[in-house]
Amino acid sequence: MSKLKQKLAEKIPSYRERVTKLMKEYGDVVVDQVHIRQFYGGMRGLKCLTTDISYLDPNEGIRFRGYTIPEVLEKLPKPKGAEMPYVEGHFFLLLTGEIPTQEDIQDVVDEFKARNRVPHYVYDLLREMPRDTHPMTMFSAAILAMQRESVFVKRYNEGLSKMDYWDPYYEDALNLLAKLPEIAAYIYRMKYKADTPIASNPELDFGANFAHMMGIDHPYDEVARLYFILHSDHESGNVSAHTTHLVASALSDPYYALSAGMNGLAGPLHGLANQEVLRWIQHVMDKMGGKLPSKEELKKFVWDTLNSGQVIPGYGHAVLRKTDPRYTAQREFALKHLPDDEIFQLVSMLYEVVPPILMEHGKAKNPWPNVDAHSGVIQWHYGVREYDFYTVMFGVGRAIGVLSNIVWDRAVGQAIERPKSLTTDMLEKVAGIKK
Ligand code: AMX
Repeated sequence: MSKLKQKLAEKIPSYRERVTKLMKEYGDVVVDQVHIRQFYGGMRGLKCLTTDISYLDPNEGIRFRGYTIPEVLEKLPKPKGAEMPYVEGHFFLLLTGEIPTQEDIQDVVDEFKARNRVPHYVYDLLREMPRDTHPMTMFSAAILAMQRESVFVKRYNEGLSKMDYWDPYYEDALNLLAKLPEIAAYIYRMKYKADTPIASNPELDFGANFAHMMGIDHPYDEVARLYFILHSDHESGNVSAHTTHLVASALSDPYYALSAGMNGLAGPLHGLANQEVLRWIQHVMDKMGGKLPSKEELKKFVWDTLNSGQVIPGYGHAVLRKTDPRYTAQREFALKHLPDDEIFQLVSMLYEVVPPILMEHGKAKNPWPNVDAHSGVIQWHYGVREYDFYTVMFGVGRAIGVLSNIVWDRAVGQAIERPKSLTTDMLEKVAGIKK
């Protein structure tokens, strides 16, 4: 058994005890109330999910296993000479709650290496799809196609105790994660780079190997590590995490669950927003004949977008009420590595211009930028200009968090999800409306 799995196996019993105690002795304690607005308002703010892997504070932003983003970037071990930590180490942290040693990381690196061979039928499937298929559709289809490999399904069909569900879930999660960078890079090179895939280099870490397979030199390996870590998890109520959790709660295996989560990530209000930001910026640049707008001109573009009933992509958030620290981490990277990039200057100008306008507009509860307002510009700078592809990279990162979550879901015996719905008549009655 790998050290990672061993560590998990040691940790699970005490968590089970805590959950059993909460359920048995405190099961009736009230945590929150539900309001009519939440029935139609996307359950916003309703406290009814649990995860120990990350927590999103509205003002502070995300903490991964209790660590802020600057702490994660500082504390996690890095490949020799690298600026950004090992993605493998971040996965270890999310799964176990502990900062890994170099030795722990080597164990995860070896785990991934042993599982990274992508079945040939995945390439056949991708090649059969029309080339103008959205890369998120290809990515999700590739994940779903591999469902026949599920260890969970095999062991479940053989007769598996509920106490052991987490074990084959772990196997499926690792088998999947090890293959995602190669699948993503293959889609990119097939679709946008004249069908010239680059073979994986097993000597490289997760982030560096992705950069290598994309065909982009240093410091894109640093971008890849940063990007996958930042996008990994955002507690469990966002669409991609919640969908993955919901589908897995039916004991659908991790392939079904992750593919479903990716389909949710593909929505413009969620993970597709990074592509929308670049599309919006390109529209501005086109209208300006390729030159940067002045602040006054930019304000007009922002107002025109709002007045035509559209959202400003990359701004606002369902939970956050401050600038997203994932935005700040990327901004710091850009200030160091690409301060003179024109698109970065435009993104910086938007940071000055958009929040006061959204405040004046008076609708968005959070006028500050989220992660997606910044991720595209760094990709653009390093030559990934096919912005349709940005959400796929978000997906590779998000898989690290949501797969960790569903392994723990099974470990603590989370039940099949099944909330209760009411009719409009019933809600009117609850509200005291007489008809
Ligand atoms: N531009 C214009 N209007 C906005 C806005 C923005 N960036 N953000 C919110 N609003 C509007 C909403 O559309 C809503 O309008 P309505 O009352 O007419 O329906 C109103 O402000 C209140 O919304 P909210 O409570 O502040 O936000 P929410 O929780 O309903 O939605 C989010 C959150 C992210 C979907 C929304 O802010 C948005 O559409 N932002 C732009 C898209 C985006 O950046 N998405 C990525 C989010 C991060 C991620 O998941 N990757």
